[in-house]
Amino acid sequence: MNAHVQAPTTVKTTCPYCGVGCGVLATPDGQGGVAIAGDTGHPANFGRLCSKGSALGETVSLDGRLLHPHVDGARTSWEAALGTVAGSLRKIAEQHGPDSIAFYLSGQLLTEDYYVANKLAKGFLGTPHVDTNSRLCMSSAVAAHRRAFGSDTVPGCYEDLDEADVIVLVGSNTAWCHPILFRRMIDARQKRGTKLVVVDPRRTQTGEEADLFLGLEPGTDTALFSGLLVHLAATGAVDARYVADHTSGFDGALERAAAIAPSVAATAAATGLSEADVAAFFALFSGTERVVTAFSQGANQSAQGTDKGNAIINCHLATGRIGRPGAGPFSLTGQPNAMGGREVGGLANMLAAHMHFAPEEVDRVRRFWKAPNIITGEGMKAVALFEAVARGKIKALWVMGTNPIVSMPRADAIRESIKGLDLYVVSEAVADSDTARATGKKTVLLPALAWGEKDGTVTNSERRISRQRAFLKPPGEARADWAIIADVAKRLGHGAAFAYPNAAAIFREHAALSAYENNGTRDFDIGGLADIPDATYAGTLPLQWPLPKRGKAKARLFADGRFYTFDGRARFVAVQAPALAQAVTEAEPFVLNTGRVRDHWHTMTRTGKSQRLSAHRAVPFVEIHPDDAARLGVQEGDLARVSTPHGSAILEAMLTDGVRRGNLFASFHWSDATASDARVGALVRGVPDPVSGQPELKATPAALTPAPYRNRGFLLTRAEYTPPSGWWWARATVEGGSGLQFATQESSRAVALAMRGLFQGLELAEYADHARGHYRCAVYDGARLVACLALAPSAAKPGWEAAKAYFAQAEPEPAARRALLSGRAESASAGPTVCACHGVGLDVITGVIAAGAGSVEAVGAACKAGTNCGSCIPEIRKLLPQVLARNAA
Ligand SMILES: Nc1nc2c(c(=O)[nH]1)N[C@H]1C(S)=C(S)[C@@H](COP(=O)(O)OP(=O)(O)OC[C@H]3O[C@@H](n4cnc5c(=O)[nH]c(N)nc54)[C@H](O)[C@@H]3O)O[C@H]1N2
Ligand SMILES: Nc1nc2c(c(=O)[nH]1)N[C@H]1C(S)=C(S)[C@@H](COP(=O)(O)OP(=O)(O)OC[C@H]3O[C@@H](n4cnc5c(=O)[nH]c(N)nc54)[C@H](O)[C@@H]3O)O[C@H]1N2
Ligand code: SF4
Ligand SMILES: [Mo]
Repeated sequence: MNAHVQAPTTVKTTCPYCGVGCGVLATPDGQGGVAIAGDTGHPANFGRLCSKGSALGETVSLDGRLLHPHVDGARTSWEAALGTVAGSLRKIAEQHGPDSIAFYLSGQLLTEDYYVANKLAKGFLGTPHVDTNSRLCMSSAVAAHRRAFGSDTVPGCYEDLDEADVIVLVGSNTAWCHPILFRRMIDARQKRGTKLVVVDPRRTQTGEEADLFLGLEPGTDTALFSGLLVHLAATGAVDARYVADHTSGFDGALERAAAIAPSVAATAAATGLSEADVAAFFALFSGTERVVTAFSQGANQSAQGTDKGNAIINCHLATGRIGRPGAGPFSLTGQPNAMGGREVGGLANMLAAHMHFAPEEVDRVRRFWKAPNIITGEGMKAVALFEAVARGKIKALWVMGTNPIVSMPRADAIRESIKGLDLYVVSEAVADSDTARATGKKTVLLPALAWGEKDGTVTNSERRISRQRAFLKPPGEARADWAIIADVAKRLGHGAAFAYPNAAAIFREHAALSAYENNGTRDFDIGGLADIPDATYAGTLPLQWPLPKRGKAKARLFADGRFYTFDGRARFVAVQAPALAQAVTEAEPFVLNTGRVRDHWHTMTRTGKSQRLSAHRAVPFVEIHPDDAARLGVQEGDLARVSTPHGSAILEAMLTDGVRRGNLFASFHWSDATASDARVGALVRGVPDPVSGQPELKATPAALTPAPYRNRGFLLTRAEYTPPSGWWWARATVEGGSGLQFATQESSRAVALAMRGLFQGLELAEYADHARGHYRCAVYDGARLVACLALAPSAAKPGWEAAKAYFAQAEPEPAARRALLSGRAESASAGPTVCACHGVGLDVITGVIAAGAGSVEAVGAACKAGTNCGSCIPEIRKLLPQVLARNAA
């Protein structure tokens, strides 16, 4: 080997996406790129990665990164930027009081970043207004845990999924959103016959795989689980001894449940399910000891999210199925560090280290931090916090690691409110997020290190603390979030309390606080790590908490029947009947549900860079039932305007009987940076849950009308291009460049003229039939293909799969050049991507099925589809009978 070339070293780190928290092996190539593999030694994934994790290597390039500080749009030095932040914060605190300053943080920050931000705000600046995107994510689960257990504790662990006989998934599209856990569930089914029950108004890919799918009416979960509690009591399935010894409030909860859903028939009526399905679910639950009920956003993001969580937990407490192998309620966390944020106290209703605002807790944290300005009560939660920004009560806002102008409900109003801020600070990894585009009276953009560059810890859904490790050089002037905050603290005169030499020192302080005067009174205790040397911090984790100084780590809590309430008993909660928060009207006859797609992460600032991940769903869409679509004259692929009193978006209609009649589903991934008119967050009403403050994101009354455009088309370019205003468009990364799907009222002649103008001086190969409104062109710079466009009347919208394949080659062969213009090339394509890991298209899969591959395994053997992460297996399974039936016909 050349002596100057270093052997590649592999770094163990953790996936920055979902809360499964998979271990990743990253091998940098020394040129800024990295090879990614699953870590076989990590107990969350044992070497597996889903499509998003596998494609991490495609997202680490420096394109589009924010690399330098900016003040009011102009690049500046760190010195000047931090001087502006500290100076303005000081002035605002003096003039309006420290509680006119707010922080909006993120479950994607590392624990160390989060800890330092929380400490600065709550102990030193003295503002309680620190909330996080976790308010939108799992604050209802937190509130439900605290009501039931007296602490925010996830009782179980991933092994419970391997060891359960029934897994109930409530409001969770696990196959797409927690794919590696879903793989574990499917393995359990194969190994021990585990039955899957899926509770979701939408028949998702997860629902397709269920043994029992319960497609209930939106928002009726508390009725379903109330009916179950009544059934458990009526059939002798309650563990009377456990209830007597370890809980309180059973009678009250049962009485309320009986008022909501006294029988199978009443439960069916209240949920819109059939009596047979309700009875089957009740029998399965009551007759099985090892039941895990896993829940996520269909439960949490609800005007009744906390009650939904408690209705579930009630059924587990009643049967004593908690803290035991294969049994328990299980909140699946979304973000990689949703749990870490809860541990440091990043939510507005927490102080620090799972402590709240009892006077002795406030005093304890004050003494530990030596804090001059400790806060004494809760701050405003996200929805209220942004309302206070709009009212002018909040004068300074610092946003870190989240994109609220896309992800908050009523996002247009949020964007408007920013304008009034005296100081608006955004710590970001990318230069052009919608949140970074917004401006206050003074706007500061601070470049943060991103995944692969930063160093610290995250905690996954099963309380396991893993390391994210740096394996790339810090780019430009980007810095770690914690270091930026510590620097501002120093400028505000708090240098001594923020003099951290490295992330390990912060972690030790955090661990020490968790153990401080704890003595078993608080669930979160990682005192065993309070003295962890730098080298051990660098090498040892993952570890599961609790991990006290004395005593052992526990995979499961509450096995001893003792809880963190003052009397040690768990609480049953009397929940409310489903409130029709989504009550539709004549003007807004649909219920708009929102959520995720398989291959994109949130606002796409990272997954949007990957052509593999951009192929599965390349256009913002709205799912609608075929009967509703027919009534409105909307066909598959048509554009439709979805609107609510808060905003509107134009989305491509996807007809599916997977959504109920009267329901719509759209995903909130697209932003103003990636589409002209598809920021779905703007439409969402976001009524907060009265207990947790988590906004309802799954049920907004909405209207849908066709949005006809004269022509539809696509444009592939090497560099990103933004069409003129008036055009509808959505952007997706394609191999070798950037792709746009667009719609316009312009004629094909006008579009042809525009192309000639745009690519002046280059060679245009054109095909035009303006009489029929068809136009295609390919633009060459010598032999190099630099752009390619196809346009047709909307009803004949051209597909882009084949053109994308040609565009992937820089210099296509003559045959390919002809095919590009012919418009017939489509037949040569692989069709829309189904398997993102191996890039296998629909047509290839239907081809191998037609040629005899009769099972998911056979399809995998024939074309590799579904053999890596398995997220597309439900889609393949669904294709099998369709193609086989077509074959037989
Ligand atoms: N691919 C991908 N994976 C992700 C993410 C991502 O952006 N992309 N984000 C991560 C994050 S932060 C999170 S929070 C998780 C979210 O993971 P999930 O909660 O699985 O995802 P969602 O799609 O938001 O919503 C889940 C389901 O709730 C259903 N639902 C709507 N209303 C109701 C109702 O009233 N009752 C019930 N029972 N169900 C209802 C929706 O139809 C939807 O299918 O995913 C994580 N994983
Ligand atoms: N309608 C609707 N809205 C929703 C949801 C829904 O289901 N429906 N789900 C909600 C949920 S559960 C969630 S979790 C939120 C997610 O919503 P957001 O948190 O707003 O989405 P992200 O795209 O993950 O935003 C993270 C931002 O941080 C930046 N970033 C990346 N790494 C770093 C870093 O190291 N430091 C800093 N400072 N910045 C970094 C990224 O570029 C990106 O802009 O959306 C919520 N909004
Ligand atoms: S399941 Fe996928 S997105 Fe989630 S942590 Fe694992 S690899 Fe990352
Ligand atoms: Mo989330």
